Amino acid sequence: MNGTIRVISKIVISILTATVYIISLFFIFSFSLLCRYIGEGEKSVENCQNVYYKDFDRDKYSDGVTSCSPEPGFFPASELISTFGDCDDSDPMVHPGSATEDIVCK
Ligand SMILES: [Ca+2]
Repeated sequence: MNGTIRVISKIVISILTATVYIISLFFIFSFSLLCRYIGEGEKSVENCQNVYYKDFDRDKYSDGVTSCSPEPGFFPASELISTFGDCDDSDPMVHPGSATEDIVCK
């Protein structure tokens, strides 16, 4: 009986350890992506002669991510309705003022 409890305890501890490890990796990966994302935005705004705003779904609303060069999916402000506020830049049906914005962006 005690042996069974010990085996189950070891299995539970192993599962918990693996779970904590995976969650930690997730947070570290997310944080590094966030830092990289913020760093690119700051660098491009401060050092660019021309600023291009990301609009991957081409709904003319950017999510505020910028670039110094006209990369694919980036446009000058003159070609956009808004340079910020697109909470889902992968779906052209979602942008500020759209019917789906309240559902998706909350
Ligand atoms: Ca967009």
